[in-house]
Amino acid sequence: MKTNILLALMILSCITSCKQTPAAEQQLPIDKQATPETVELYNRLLRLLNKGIMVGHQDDLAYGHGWYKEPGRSDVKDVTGDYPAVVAWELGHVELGAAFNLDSVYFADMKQYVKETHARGGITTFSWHGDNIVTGNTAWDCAQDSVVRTVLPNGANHDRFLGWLDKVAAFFGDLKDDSGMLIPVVFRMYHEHSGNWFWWGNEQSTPEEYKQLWTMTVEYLRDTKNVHNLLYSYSPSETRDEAHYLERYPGDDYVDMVAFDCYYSGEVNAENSAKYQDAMRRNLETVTAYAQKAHKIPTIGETGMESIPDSTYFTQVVYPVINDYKISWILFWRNAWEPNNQKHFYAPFAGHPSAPDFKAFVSKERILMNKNIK
Ligand code: BMA
Repeated sequence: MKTNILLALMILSCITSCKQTPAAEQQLPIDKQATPETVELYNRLLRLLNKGIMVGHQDDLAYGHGWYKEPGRSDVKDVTGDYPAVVAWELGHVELGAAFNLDSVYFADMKQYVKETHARGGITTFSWHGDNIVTGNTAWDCAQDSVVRTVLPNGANHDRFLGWLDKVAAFFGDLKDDSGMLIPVVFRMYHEHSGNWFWWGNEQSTPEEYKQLWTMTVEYLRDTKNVHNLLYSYSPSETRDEAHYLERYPGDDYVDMVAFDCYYSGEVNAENSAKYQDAMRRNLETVTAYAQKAHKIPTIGETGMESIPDSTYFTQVVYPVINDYKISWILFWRNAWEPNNQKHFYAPFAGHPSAPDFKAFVSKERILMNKNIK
């Protein structure tokens, strides 16, 4: 009898303790029909906020300072031994059906790099410097204040612009792994719109027009084109405060990540470093506080010091500021390969005087490279 009771007790205790804990509830991005992998990316980004800050680099795998298209190569890897956790790409000219983008990266290669990044557990994000549809010039042609208006419903270029979005949709729909599964990515579109240097900028469109451009794009890609592997990132240039940050915000139903772009400007000196750090802090306060309130993911859309003349920039200027915040990643801009653009780089390459500092930066506990997020 005693043995039976003991046995029964043992079985009972096993039933209670071995009961599977239900999987933690998944949060949903703005696209309620997002693929399971996209929902997982969203939740992974939320989880990773507690682990640290990922390092990102624009065009990292396609080229670097003084080289172009060398399989497996990356300036960041040459210096640190690992790939950045986040690799960013630029879609400019995909809307034209071009074979390569405005920085000469072939879209076919880009798809391959996205696949490689995904296979090693890394994360991909995109920007889009789409051309000015009115003049046929670049995204920087912002002499008119009516381009956005013309692409909105009833505008003269609306249908043609939807044709451009068809090409963007086709590109995202072709990001697949070897098993044919869609790879989830982040789309940081119409960025730096609090500045006046793109046709979608603050002197080129009213806040209402900008918001309509944004919501129209999300709805067209998601609801008409059935693109369900995207998270959407909102990324003005640096702003003064939350009100300024939200001036052109299309609403919580249209944004997954809240970001900002902020660069070091001017020659390196204590005053300019303090100015950059103040701007970074101010914008970090804004995005992290708003993310907390609105259940969004805060991140740094773009930053950097061109040519990195300060060999302590990463550990002394950037790190002390970002380390006070929970953000998803910090994205450093591209290392141009073009021979006539040799000073245009934001991550050190092997042999650069800032390389040891970058190495020390990525070794910090809360700074995450590809291997740290696998
Ligand atoms: C800018 C510069 C340009 C580049 C553009 C789009 O900031 O890097 O050289 O063409 O971004 O990537």
